[in-house]
Amino acid sequence: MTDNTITVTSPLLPDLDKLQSMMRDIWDSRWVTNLGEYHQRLEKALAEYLDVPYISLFTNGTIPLITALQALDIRQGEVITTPYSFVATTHSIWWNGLKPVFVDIDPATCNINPALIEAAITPQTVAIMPVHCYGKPCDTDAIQRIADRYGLKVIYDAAHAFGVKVGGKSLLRAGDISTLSFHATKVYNTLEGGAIVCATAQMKQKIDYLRNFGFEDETTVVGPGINGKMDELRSACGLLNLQQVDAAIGARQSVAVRYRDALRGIPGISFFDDMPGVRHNYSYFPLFVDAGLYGMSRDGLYALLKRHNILGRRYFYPLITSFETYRSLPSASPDNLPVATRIAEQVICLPMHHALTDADVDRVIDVITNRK
Ligand code: T4K
Repeated sequence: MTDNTITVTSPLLPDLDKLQSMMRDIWDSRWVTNLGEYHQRLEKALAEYLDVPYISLFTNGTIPLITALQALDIRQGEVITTPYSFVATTHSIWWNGLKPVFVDIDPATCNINPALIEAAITPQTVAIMPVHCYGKPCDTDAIQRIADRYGLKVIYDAAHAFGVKVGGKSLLRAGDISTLSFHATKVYNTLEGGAIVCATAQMKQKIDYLRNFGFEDETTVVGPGINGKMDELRSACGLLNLQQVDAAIGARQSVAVRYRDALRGIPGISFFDDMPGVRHNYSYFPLFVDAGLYGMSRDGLYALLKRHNILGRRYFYPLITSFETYRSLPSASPDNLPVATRIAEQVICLPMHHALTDADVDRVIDVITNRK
């Protein structure tokens, strides 16, 4: 990387002076992990900020997905999911000994297409695991109607959907459980981190036990738990980043507006606009390249940007279904997933983060516009 490299994202970093003061406090207390004071403060602050009933912090965004299935007692059967996500989504199903069943996506959102879900349901189906891809809300009403009709659980992988609201209501309230990632590359981060959002105190209690090896008290283990705890230092980072996340989302929105204003109308280039009634978080800016119309393939544009030290990322290419572990599953066939297969070949996520300057964004725009 050179000095003028523009990366796809850049972490929101806590104020160092304030962090040092919190660290001193943590060091003085000698309580550095295992659900300490900063952990408790962050859970409370996030429940308020996100407007959700209950939240449990985790050490990353993958363990919550694995734990969510355990918390809902989903131990065998098939889970309907999307092929168009980060591979952690499907891995969580696999790690629970469950069978992923892939359903194609809706090109209007890149999310699982609810109209195709029913055809994938069998007597073995136990749950649906959709992803709010790029933070764009799934059609949660349609998915819930199907889940209710067939008695299925719904776990939303909301790794990208921090702070997203639909009609003023938190998107994280949809389904039985939602999971979040607070990885450094996300809109809001705790360096590494994640969370589970659920609806009842009873469920939170169960999740909290599972997060801590299953311990109910010093001598009682109530289930096959895991170590998913977030430590005090990262909880402190989370508290500080929460103070600046609204400004960061505002800065991202300005970047999105600048991209859209400049790139609209270029033949073969398309992107998403805001959805009515949705408070977006602008976590990613996916651009879709129709090679025939644009005169250059997505990979051509990816390489060209790279030559200009602009590091776009092809999220989500390759599709999860093309990886060795999953490719032999019947539902992984490209014939079953024509939309996801096409979009995975067309997508490139442009640099999108709070620290981009207008000049950075214009550099990206110039390359895409001039194609050289
Ligand atoms: N579900 C979904 C839908 C997800 O997208 C993810 C994670 C998960 C579940 C699992 O959550 P976690 O267990 O990860 O919390 C990244 C992230 O590692 C991953 O969190 C994320 N999704 C995925 C979409 O992207 P990479 O391999 O693309 O990251 P990397 O290291 O190439 O970084 C990308 C760019 O970010 C770099 O070019 C520069 C910048 N960067 C990155 C890091 C780590 C920085 O500037 N500073 C940094 O510290 O996976």
